[in-house]
Amino acid sequence: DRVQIRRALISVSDKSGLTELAQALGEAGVEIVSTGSTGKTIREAGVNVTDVSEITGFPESLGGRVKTLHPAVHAGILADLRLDSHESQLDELGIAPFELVVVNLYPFVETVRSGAQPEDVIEQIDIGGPALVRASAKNHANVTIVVSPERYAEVIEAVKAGGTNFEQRRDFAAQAFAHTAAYDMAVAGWFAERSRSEQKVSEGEAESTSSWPQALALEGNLEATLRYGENSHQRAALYRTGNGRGIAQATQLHGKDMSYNNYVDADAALRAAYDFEAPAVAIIKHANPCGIAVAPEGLDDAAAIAEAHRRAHACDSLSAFGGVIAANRPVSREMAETVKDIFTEVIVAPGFEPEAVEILTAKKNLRLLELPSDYVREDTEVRQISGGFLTQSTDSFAGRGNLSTDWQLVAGDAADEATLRDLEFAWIACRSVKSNAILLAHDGASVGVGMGQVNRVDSCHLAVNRAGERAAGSVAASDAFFPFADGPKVLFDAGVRAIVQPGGSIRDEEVIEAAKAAGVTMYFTGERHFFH
Ligand code: 93A
Repeated sequence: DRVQIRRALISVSDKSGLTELAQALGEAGVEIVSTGSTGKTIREAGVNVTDVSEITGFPESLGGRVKTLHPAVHAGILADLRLDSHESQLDELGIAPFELVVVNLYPFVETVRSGAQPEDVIEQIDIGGPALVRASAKNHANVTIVVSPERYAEVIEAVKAGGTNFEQRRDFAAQAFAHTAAYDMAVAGWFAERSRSEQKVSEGEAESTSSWPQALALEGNLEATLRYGENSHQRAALYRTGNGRGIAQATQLHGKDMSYNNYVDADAALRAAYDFEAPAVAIIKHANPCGIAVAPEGLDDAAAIAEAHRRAHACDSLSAFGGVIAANRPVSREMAETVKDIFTEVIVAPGFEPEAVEILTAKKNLRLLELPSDYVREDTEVRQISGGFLTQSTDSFAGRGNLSTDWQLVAGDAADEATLRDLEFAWIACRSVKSNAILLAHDGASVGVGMGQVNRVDSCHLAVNRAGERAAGSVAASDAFFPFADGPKVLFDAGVRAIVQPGGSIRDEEVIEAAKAAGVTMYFTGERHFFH
């Protein structure tokens, strides 16, 4: 089932890796047929190329709208050479078959994102490209279809080895159909959004300044098949999106392969650590923090990240066993010295000092993950539900400055500077805790976390119990309002000095009175941070 590559059609908008691919194909004696600017790039690289118009006998026309849409091209792609009838018809028609088609489409999503005018966006809807991709993928018994420059190396290798096998071609075809499907989803999303916003304008509503939802490109390249999913009887795989600069693009420097749960936890850890401007460390178990801390001011980054880790670990060292650690600064030698003695699954960070790598690689199984230098979270989150999916803009504190200036003091004395900083820390840290979340903090570190309970009183008990003696004198944050005064009373009794919470309950007055009676400072943020 190996198909030797003799003739290739290449038509790509993204020219990355094109020269290398063309040169390798040229050296292997493959005849290359190309469209306008693709052919030009290949020719400039010194490789022979036939223009598509030469085989169609029809010029590229209508400003490029008609290039490859021609039977001489599509018959060459769709012929099933396992059938004598197809082979003889091609002969009669004087058409040579293609064994390899390399296409990537007009950059529709990028054009939308650039804020282009509708007419220009429409011009970037690729018609001939998807036709090539789908025809080739349908005929994967005979044709190899490549839609991603990331896979050129694999193609070059196959060509050198005498051709592609059936499994490879089917795998390429699966990616190809996913590619065109995602492309059409983005186009459909853009059209739907245009109709919606025009309708609003005609109904007299102001057109929203930022368009929502955006054209979603939920397209991923299959990066790896994982050993299993959340449990060993579940199958799992990792996909990478093209414009992502996240955990999926991190480089693994050391350790066992990343598991499904490792990725989920590492992402949760990053979410927590990167909410802070100051050097910060988060330790995660089952997607929940068992410790978050920032470094005190005045330390250099290397000492600071080590100190942040020490404090985060001290929050709940029992739970931190087997945890996933994220740091928002490079892991220093000092931090590595402490981590090396703690059983840890993964450390993810923007970098690792060489000495840190040396120390940590002594642990055979510990996974070290280095983030892309331009690491960012997506500004939109997607979650699957049966029959569809939900999207929302991402909740983040990054770059929001002094949060407490917008808070309202509702009980007790105004907090002093140090307490206010602790409250801000608790408020930010609390956001990475699954609801209902109560987080106690002291000196820029969590000291007790109550997470994932279905009532707020239990979360308060959990946070207080975890903190033990450290509850006395700590500050607390709650991700949502207290519906009754019972939760806060648990915190007052444990000696919590100050509380920050959104407010907005119909029983706010009861809660405020209870705080006043206990002599506890309370701030309302007016903003809720559920996290499920
Ligand atoms: O305008 S099209 O929809 N009509 C076509 O017949 C056609 N054939 C290939 N777009 C078409 N393509 C696309 O052109 C490919 O998908 C690729 O993105 C692009 C490559 O053109 P060039 O080689 O001129 O850069």
